[in-house]
Amino acid sequence: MNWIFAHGDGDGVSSAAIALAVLKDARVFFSHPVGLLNDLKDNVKPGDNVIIVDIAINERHALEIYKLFKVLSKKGSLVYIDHHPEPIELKIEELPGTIIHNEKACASELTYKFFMDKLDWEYNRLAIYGAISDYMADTKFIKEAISMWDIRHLYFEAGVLSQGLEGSRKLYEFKRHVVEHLSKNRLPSALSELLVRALIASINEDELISHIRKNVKIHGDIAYIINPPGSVARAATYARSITKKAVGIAGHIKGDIVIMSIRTSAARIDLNKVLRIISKKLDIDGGGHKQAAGARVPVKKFDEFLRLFNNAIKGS
Ligand SMILES: [Mn+2]
Repeated sequence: MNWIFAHGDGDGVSSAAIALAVLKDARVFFSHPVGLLNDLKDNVKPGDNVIIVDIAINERHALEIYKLFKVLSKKGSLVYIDHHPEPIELKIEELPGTIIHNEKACASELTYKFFMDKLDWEYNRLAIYGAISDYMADTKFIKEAISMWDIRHLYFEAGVLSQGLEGSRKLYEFKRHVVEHLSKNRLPSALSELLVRALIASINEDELISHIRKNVKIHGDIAYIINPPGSVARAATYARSITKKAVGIAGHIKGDIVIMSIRTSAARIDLNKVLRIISKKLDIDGGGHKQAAGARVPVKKFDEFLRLFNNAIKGS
């Protein structure tokens, strides 16, 4: 039996479609870093062929994943293609099996390159959708691929795909259908359910923006919004754009924790660095990239968090 394990966002779905275009009879399964180990254990039998795309290796499961990959790659074939940062405990390249890992490109680009010899050039469109969806369309390879098409066509289709998947997080049957459709290199916009979902996502985006306009709060150089009606990643970006502040924070309160996304466009600020320092001081989880990061902060520490954060970016 052939398996494709993929992340369920635009990049994961595009990667899965590229793989399915080559391995036509594979079963597509959607997973994520925390679930991958058990999803593999529950479904794959030794001797099966497995492709995993766009799913990071979870820190806590790294060693068990290593052992499982060893078994699976011995009895069958195992291909792992990803672009997320590697866990501290393990070098991704040392995993057993065929390992493709590169943080500088999206998973769809890596997957397309891996199967390129077996596909018509038109399939590079799927790599482009994934790249746009993951904000990684400025690699040399993707830029060249884009130049082979009319860019307006590409952005429309990539938009339909990524926006259409946005509101469909757990609709796995629907997503499998999308993967199958795309694997024939058919247009995202030709799938009416996806198109309608993308339209709804666009309307929601505008509602999110007007909600933030009315409810955003300011603390020094930070604009923040609590419980926005929609994705905290997007809300954080809009919070800073609307207020013209350096940093935007948006959080959903779950229990007594604020789960937040943090965004900046200021090159002088390194969110990851700031968060690592504050995390130690406040004993919270936080980190990510320079311009896009996340944190989990108890509600009762939130004001202190804002104060420390604002002080840190003032000085940077
Ligand atoms: Mn990705």
